[in-house]
Amino acid sequence: MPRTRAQGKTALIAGLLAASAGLACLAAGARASGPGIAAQLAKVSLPPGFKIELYAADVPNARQLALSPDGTLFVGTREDGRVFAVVDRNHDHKADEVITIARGLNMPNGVAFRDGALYVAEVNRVTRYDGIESRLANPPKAVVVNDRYPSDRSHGWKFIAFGPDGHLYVPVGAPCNVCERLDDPRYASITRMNPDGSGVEVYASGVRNSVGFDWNPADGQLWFTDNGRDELGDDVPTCELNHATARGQHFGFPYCHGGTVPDPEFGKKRACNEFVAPVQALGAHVAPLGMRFYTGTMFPDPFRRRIFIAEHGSWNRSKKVGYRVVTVTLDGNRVVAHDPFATGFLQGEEEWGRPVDVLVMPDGALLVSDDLAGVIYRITYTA
Ligand SMILES: [Ca+2]
Ligand SMILES: [Ca+2]
Repeated sequence: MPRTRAQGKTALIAGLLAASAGLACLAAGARASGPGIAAQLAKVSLPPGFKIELYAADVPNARQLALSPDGTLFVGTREDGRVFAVVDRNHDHKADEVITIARGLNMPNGVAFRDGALYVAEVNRVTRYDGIESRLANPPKAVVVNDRYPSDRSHGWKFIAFGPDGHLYVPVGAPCNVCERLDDPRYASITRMNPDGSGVEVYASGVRNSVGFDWNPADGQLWFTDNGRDELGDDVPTCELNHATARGQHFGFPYCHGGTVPDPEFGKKRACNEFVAPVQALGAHVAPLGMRFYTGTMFPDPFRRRIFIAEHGSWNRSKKVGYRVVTVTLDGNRVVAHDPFATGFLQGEEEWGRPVDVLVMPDGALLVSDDLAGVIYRITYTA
């Protein structure tokens, strides 16, 4: 639907009104969206100079984001089972169309794009849609890349991404809250494979459930979030930001949590000092998911050395935490600060939004997916 074009604040108001109208139409059928998203956005706090707007309304259960070189935004989902293509046809930084690429999939959280093909990760398989962008309205049949991953739905949904080495990285969460699964080294790991699905190998072990990772553009090394185990209390153990400097490292699970907390059951088997500790404690139960190095130039200098992390928020803590976007500032590969960036999705004990993934757009804006509100936000900076 074309929207009225205007300038400055008028454009913002028009955009929010148009988005609000779209959501009002959706509200009858979708629990998560509902009217008044414009009013909700006014509750989001950002550092001075930053602004949040709707990029796309009506993207139910929006999870991982992947952008093609031609600007098509692909969006995975978890419970919804669909994969979407979000298109900004007139390049005004607001989506014009949300197209369903696939439906009825098994928690298709993960999306990645390479050589004209969309890769989709379900629980036990990765598939590929070749030449997808010329066929958004009539997608080709999916080609199976690899369908031999474990089928456990517990922590079975996946974030996927191509590394600078050309491999597709595919995590396998622990199929439990805490367990030792020596029968299959892929459990609680991040694997990688060739783009054709061959050569699967474990890259990092002892990773309970990573749903977000990226590579430092400065040196190509992998950084990833990991979700801490539950049922040890409100404040233990912390969720983690980790830095893998090489293949074959072990990050502690299930023996040691957060670098310092031996597991009550498995901690007797191996000591914390055998493992790579997290580089930043993110807090217990915050549920860090998508993370990206900021590679744009729109944001001012201090933000150009930061990692942006989406916190989905706690589900089993007596007082809720998370539900925000945070940053971790680096000096080289050393963490020097950890700060809130976008907050207000949680009001008291009531959340209206849950950030899942972040994505740096070519213009330097930051997109944020929200699987509760079923929308995608765009955060910009103006000096
Ligand atoms: Ca547009
Ligand atoms: Ca760890």
